Amino acid sequence: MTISSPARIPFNRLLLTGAAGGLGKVLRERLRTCAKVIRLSDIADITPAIDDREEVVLCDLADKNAVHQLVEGVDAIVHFGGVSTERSFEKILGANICGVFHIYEAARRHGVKRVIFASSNHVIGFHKQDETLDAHSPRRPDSYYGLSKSYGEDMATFYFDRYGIETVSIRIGSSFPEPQNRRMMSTWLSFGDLTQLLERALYTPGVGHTVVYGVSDNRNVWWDNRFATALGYAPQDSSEAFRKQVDALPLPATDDPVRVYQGGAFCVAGPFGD
Ligand code: NAI
Ligand code: 15L
Repeated sequence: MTISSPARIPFNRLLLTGAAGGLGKVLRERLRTCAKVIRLSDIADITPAIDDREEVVLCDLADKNAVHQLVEGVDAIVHFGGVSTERSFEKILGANICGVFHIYEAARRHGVKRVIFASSNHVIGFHKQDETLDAHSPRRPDSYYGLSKSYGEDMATFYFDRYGIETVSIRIGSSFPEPQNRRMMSTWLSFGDLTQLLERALYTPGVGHTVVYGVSDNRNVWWDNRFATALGYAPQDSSEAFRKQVDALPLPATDDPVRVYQGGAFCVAGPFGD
């Protein structure tokens, strides 16, 4: 794949969904230079706009009309909103499955040409930890949550093939201030590297629908991330900086799913509602 290097011209108005969430709060600050105005949205309360370069819009992603209004006037979407862990299918359905459809359909109607989709490692979570995958490896969702992200990736492919809307789907590993367990030594993505990858995803032309992994330069990574490299992504951080504190944690049994599967505990979450 040949992708030209990005010109960094700020968008006029960028929409960030999930702005009240863990990553949304981080990106609210870090994406400020990417657009003249950032429209911040969530179903949960968001800290009020700090200046006239921010707009705050409360919106339920499950509400089609509300999402259509939300997207009006934006020229790119960073879609981080939705249920972010394993829940019952019914809870995932509105926010993640209907939600991603509403985002793309609104993008089509309002002429938005670029979406960044917060996908997840749980799209491939039932692969074992001794496998090395790339973005074209067969998907093995480990949860209803992983299934919803897999559906989101398919939605992105369809809207590119049918309507030319470009997407970078980032299969984020574990993006937290620090890796919280042994598994995250492989899956950790620092906030700095997330920001860099997002900027590459926003500005690189000609991406079609590109799937990449959101992971830092960790020692024992399970993913060949050459499609992210092709976007110009060069991670600066590594989970090795936290090796000592993580090695001090109790070691799970060898057959514990957190040591067997790439998706860890998501592989054994549920069932719900029996
Ligand atoms: P989070 O749970 O802190 O944030 C998600 C936000 O979406 C919340 O503020 C929540 O209120 C909002 N939301 C939920 N349902 C909604 C609805 N129906 N309408 C509108 N907003 C709704 O999650 P986090 O960690 O900030 O993750 C952000 C995104 O990145 C999520 O899509 C998550 O699936 C994805 N991701 C995150 C990873 C991580 O390590 N933090 C790993 C892989 C993917
Ligand atoms: C995810 O997709 C979740 O949103 C996040 O909370 C973590 O659980 C992460 O995956 C992970 O796999 O560590």
